[in-house]
Amino acid sequence: MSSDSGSSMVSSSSITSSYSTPSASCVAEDKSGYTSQEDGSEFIVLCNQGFQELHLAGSPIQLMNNNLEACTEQCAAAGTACAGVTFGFFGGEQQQCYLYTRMLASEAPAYPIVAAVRTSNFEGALGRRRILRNGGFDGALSPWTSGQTASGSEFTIKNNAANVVMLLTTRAANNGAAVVDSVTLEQQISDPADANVGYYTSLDITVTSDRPVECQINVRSVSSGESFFGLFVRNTVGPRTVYGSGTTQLPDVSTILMNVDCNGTRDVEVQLDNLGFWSFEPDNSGSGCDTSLLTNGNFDSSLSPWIPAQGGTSTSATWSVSDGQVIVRWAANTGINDAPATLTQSIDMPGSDTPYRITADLVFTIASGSCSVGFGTEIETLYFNGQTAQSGRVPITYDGISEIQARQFVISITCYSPTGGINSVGIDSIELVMNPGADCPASG
Ligand SMILES: [Ca+2]
Ligand SMILES: [Ca+2]
Repeated sequence: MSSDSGSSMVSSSSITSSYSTPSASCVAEDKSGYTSQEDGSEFIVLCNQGFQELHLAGSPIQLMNNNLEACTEQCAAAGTACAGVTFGFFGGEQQQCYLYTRMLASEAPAYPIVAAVRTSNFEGALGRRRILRNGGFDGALSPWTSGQTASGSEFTIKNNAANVVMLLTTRAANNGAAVVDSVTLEQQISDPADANVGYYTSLDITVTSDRPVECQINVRSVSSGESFFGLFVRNTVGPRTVYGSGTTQLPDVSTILMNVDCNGTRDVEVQLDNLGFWSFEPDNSGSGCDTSLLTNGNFDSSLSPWIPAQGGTSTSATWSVSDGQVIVRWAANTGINDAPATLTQSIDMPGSDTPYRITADLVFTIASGSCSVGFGTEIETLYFNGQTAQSGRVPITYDGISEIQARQFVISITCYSPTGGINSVGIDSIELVMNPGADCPASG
């Protein structure tokens, strides 16, 4: 990483067949580039880095030739909806290929694994736009603004990197227990990114302390509320480069905020450098030009703009977003007459007699009784799955015809558990497409 400009961009090379067994050979290939023969999309290959399990529906996928190259080509063919892949044995007997909606760094698994993270759309480097300034912290913090920690420290420039020493020792000595400190760096983006824009990001992280420490490092947009990457560091680390990619779920990415929260009993020094954040236009080579009317149907980092509610007087259901899905949990011994829980967002559903397709992943966890899920507008039911009494994942693809123009999309969930136990329903990857499969203008 020599300079800020294109710090993590790498020259392209082809992945050799030895790559089909990503173990020892992976070291030489680490951080090499790969350009899709299918459409020119670029990827960076990473060895033994962990990613949260934010898989595209249908993963793991079956391959004719079971190797990383074939796996990565499947991702390219899916368009920018695919943010990257992981490939390997995952501790099992068979090699598997997983496609991702987002590549979000987490701790590395115990087994060898190889990943390819998308760094562009089909246009390659030409279609990629750098949307942050001075991510290399060369000589000055500006245009970043720094927020102070509780102990009064803030980021300064050291060795052309953003550096902060959190003074935990003194504060911890007062009561002997570990204390938390938090510091931020924020920047306004001159040309804000919108929803459904592809992005690729990387950051060099160094954490130094003479005792165990726990630090959480996040990169997110304050304006849109979307998180682009979060990493939990348990000990001294680095410099380590972490990577992320995906497609923005929410509009108005006009600020980027990094925050570092550390928890410990001794001073900890955190250094950040080479924060790159690139955006690129989405392409739809894998999905024709079918575009979902729904915003944030992936639930990969937040609930917004969905609005949760329960009808009637029931308060049996609670909501959370975790593992890249929204999960609705029902209290034990919920009666059959409890009102449904709903998730609602505004849409602009066109007029009469329009064909539609709904796709979604449902994950039922049934302790007793059953749960049901329905999708509809404020006027008509678009899909209803009936009562489900078995735990498991249920992928939905449903075609219908909408009769009436509408302004709201509503997910309704009911559960009852006559003999106790907590039932829950997870929902992910929900899309509502009008006129599915219709001819669309030639792209790319
Ligand atoms: Ca630097
Ligand atoms: Ca998801």
